[in-house]
Amino acid sequence: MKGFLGTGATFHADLNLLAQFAMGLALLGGMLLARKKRFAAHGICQATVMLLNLVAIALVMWPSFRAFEPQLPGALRDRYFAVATVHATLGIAAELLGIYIVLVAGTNILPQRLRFQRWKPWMRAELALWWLVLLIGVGTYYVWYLAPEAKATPRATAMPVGRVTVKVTNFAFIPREASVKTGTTVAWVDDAGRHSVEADDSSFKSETLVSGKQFEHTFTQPGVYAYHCGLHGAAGGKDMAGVVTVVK
Ligand code: HEM
Ligand SMILES: [Cu+2]
Repeated sequence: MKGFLGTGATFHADLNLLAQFAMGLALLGGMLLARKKRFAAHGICQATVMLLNLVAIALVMWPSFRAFEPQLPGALRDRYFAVATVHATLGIAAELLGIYIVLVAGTNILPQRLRFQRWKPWMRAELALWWLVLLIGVGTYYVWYLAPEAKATPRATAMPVGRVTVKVTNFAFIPREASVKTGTTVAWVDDAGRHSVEADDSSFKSETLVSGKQFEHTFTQPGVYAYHCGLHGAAGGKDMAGVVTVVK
């Protein structure tokens, strides 16, 4: 599903971006409450943000992270994965530290020796870490959806015989439409991100590709072959999808 910010990001990514900004601002508001010594309201505000963010992590960020996590550490050479990995690692730290602070400040669950006494430095550190993670999250959004290489526009081209290459990138096949003669081998070459190439009619299907890997299929019968990325598209030309038209 396409997002609503007009950047080419997914709907979930756009929603997450706005929600994360709202939560970051709510934490700053919560800090002001503490300054005004309204500690009960402060505690409720910060704890609520922590919990809501767990939902955003579970629904959007953790699945996106798990999709490329098996490729680590090799994938770190790619800026696309590197920024998201730094973000995710610090994000996990921020979330755990936040949960710890909520447990100490808001409950009696932890034994005395595991509790901190001086609240200010812990809470300041958490707020600073949180905003660092938020900014690196914005950086992730930029690299994934806004950077020039994420934005190459799909266009149709006619290509003749032999062998043609389709670039697989975030989040498009370039060209989206290719016309080839019967007997042509099409090579889909991944140059950014994790993707797959799957025929809508299941006549061909790649493994999950990572940057630098490719998948080939030779078309021996004329026809119109619609395909899509199993991670970012769907049959019927939705989102990350393409068509190979094979003529006699
Ligand atoms: C303090 C906690 C966190 C904050 C403030 C935060 C903030 C953000 C923001 C603003 C974005 C950009 C919007 C987007 O692309 O969805 C983002 C994306 C992302 N974050 Fe986080 N995040 C946090 C924790 C985490 C954690 C714990 C993980 C992973 C375990 C994580 C992994 C990701 C990934 C993989 C993306 C790209 C998601 C996508 O676009 O599909 N984040 N984050
Ligand atoms: Cu894809």
